[in-house]
Amino acid sequence: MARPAGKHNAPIGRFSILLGCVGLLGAALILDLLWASSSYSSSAYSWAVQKTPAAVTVQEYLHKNSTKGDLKGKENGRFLSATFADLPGPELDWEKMASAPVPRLDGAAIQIKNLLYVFAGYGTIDYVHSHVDIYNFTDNTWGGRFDMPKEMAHSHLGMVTDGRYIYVVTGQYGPQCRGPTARTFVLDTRTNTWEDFVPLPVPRYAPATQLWRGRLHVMGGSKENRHTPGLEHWSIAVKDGKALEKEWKTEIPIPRGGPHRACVVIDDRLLVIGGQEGDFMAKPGSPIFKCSRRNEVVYSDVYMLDDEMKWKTLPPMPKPDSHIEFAWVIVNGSIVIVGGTTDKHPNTKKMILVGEIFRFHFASLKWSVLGKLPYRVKTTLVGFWEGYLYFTSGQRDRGPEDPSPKKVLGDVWRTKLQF
Ligand SMILES: *[C@@H]1O[C@H](CO)[C@@H](O)[C@H](O)[C@H]1NC(C)=O
Ligand SMILES: *[C@@H]1O[C@H](CO)[C@@H](O)[C@H](O)[C@H]1NC(C)=O
Ligand SMILES: CC(=O)N[C@H]1CO[C@H](CO)[C@@H](O)[C@@H]1O
Repeated sequence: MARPAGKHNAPIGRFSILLGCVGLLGAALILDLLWASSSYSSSAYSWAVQKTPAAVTVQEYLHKNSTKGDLKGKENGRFLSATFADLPGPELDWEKMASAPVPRLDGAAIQIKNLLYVFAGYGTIDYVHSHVDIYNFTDNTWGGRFDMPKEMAHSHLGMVTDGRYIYVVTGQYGPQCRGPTARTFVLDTRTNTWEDFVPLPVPRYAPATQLWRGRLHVMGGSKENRHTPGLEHWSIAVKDGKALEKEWKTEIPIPRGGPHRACVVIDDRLLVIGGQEGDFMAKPGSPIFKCSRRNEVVYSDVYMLDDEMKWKTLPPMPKPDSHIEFAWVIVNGSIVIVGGTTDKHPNTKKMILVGEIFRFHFASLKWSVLGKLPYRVKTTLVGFWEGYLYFTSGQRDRGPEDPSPKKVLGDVWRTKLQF
């Protein structure tokens, strides 16, 4: 295809970033991540350890923490603490497996039994993939490549499976910071064939997407300009890859909009975890829709929907975490979340990647750090098979001392999980 040879491993961090520094003398500051000097070492900062709450049941927690619809009041203020710093956690033994055929950033992944279907994503900032690769956990090999529909988005997708059909909702169409499409598709993984599905009412970037109680739910994400958080929430009844209704139904808006959240159903509740408000936008007038950095705020929030169909807040993540939409699995009643991005560095303003694996034990509503990754990584794609946690793809850090993003990867790693 159109990918220039030898570009596979080109860093995608070569975004010229435009910081709208409203609070900083009101001046616009152009930074290039490649040339910005790395002037600190992570050891210069003390650990920011947030105490995880004592074990309580969901009911106890909600009883003592009635939200009364006032979610904004629960923010507790944001300190200029070192929330961007690495958190202490156990070192894990990592095993490097066969690399993916291509490197991917902002791709998507869905696990069905022993297979991890890996979709789309940027290869470089100027090239996006339009195919699916499959990793087989049984023999730890890649194979089974097939094409996506031409009209399907290439990144920032909403995606979920019922165990056979994969629903693929909206997303960004094309490289750099191009516009989104509302087009939506269903993949039958038994035949690897695609069908059209009811388009979302309006396009979104990286909306939270899940199947819950027979309905496909899509909420949040960024609006058409890629930056403005969308609060809207829609659902549509589905069965066996087909819509049972003609149009999407409007549901209760999400308390906080924006892209890159994990959206998980556990114990018959719908959870939306982490994410951010704001994102890179196309530079005005740029013919290639060149990405330029804008203000982003990353969150540690956890919201939950249950029978009442009202959003409730649960204990927040140990630190703000975004770019985790396909970076989670459920293991033994816990949600396990791998890597991501956190608050930008307060001085250098650089994006900071996350190098921890977090665990949210749902029965006790307790967060913990399960362990350290071999490197910090964002938008990584995660699976779990026979006791092993796997992750592949995403963008890694510049090294142990520099948590800002650099190389886009196709590497696969696994570690044995025990808890
Ligand atoms: C996965 O690998 C196993 C073991 O080699 C093999 O039996 C199985 O057919 C593979 N599955 C697919 C879909 O390729
Ligand atoms: C999950 O629980 C089962 C049964 O209690 C246990 O055998 C298994 O090791 C646990 N898995 C992990 C990853 O801890
Ligand atoms: C029972 C319970 O977990 N209560 C929590 C309510 O929220 C406060 C502040 O977030 C926590 O400190 C409590 O632990």
